[in-house]
Amino acid sequence: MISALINIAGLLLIAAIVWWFWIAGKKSSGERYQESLVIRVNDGVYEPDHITVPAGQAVVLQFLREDPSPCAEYVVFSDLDISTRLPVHETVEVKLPALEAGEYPFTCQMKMYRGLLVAE
Ligand SMILES: [Cu+2]
Repeated sequence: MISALINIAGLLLIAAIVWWFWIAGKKSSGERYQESLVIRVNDGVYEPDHITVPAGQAVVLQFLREDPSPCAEYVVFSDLDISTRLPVHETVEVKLPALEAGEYPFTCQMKMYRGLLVAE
C-alpha cells in the first residue's frame, strides 16, 4: 500500500517535471510583437520561432539572416502568399496585413526552418 503511494507520487513528480520543462520551455522561445521585432535566422532556426501579434492590425516584422546557407534565403508565409528574399546580414522588413486570429506558420522555401506566427 505504501509502495503504491510512493509510485503514484513518483509518477506525479515526473509529470510535473515534464509539464514544467515542456510548457515552460515552449513559452520561453516565444515573443510578443511590440512595435518592432527582429527575428534572427541562424543555424537552422528562427529566433524567436514563436511570435504573437495582435489580430486585426497590420504589423511589420524584421528578419535578420545571419546564415549564409542558401536554405535560409527566403522566408515564406505560405498561408499569406508572402515570400521575401533575405540577403545575408541585412535586416529586411516583412509587412503583414491585418490578420484574423489564428496560426500562420512561416518557413524557409524548403520548410526546414520553421516558425509560427500567432494572431490573437
Ligand atoms: Cu531551407
